[in-house]
Amino acid sequence: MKKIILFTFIISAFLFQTGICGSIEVKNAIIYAAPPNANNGGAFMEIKNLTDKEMVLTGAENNVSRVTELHTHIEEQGMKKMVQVKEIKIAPKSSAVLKRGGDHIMLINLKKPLNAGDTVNIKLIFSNNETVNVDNIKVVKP
Ligand SMILES: [Cu+2]
Repeated sequence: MKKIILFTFIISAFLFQTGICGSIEVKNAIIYAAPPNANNGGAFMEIKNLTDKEMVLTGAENNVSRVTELHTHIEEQGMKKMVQVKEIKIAPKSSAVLKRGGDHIMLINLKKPLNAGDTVNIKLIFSNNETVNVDNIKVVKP
């Protein structure tokens, strides 16, 4: 019995680190380095819904900025601009792709500049109270 518990623990520790929680798998997470005077940064990733029910991303937290918001881009009078959204829906057995010019996670009011080579931890929060930790996301040059 002890062996099984230990085994389960190791497996969950492993899954935890790679951003899988049974329902959700996160791939290709990336953050672009911001100029030294930038106050905000954007995080991009593919969030795969492994279940046969819709999953709804309702929020996120991170360790480098004071505020974390879900954003998308809209076009207004021919200009693309970012707006906050309450949620990002992920259809059953499919992915939400957070990318530049589209949906993204906004890191607002950075505690320190984001430099290439830094790493960031983001926690994704879903409407069913499930959370997924996406740790050690690499900051790269844009
Ligand atoms: Cu944004």
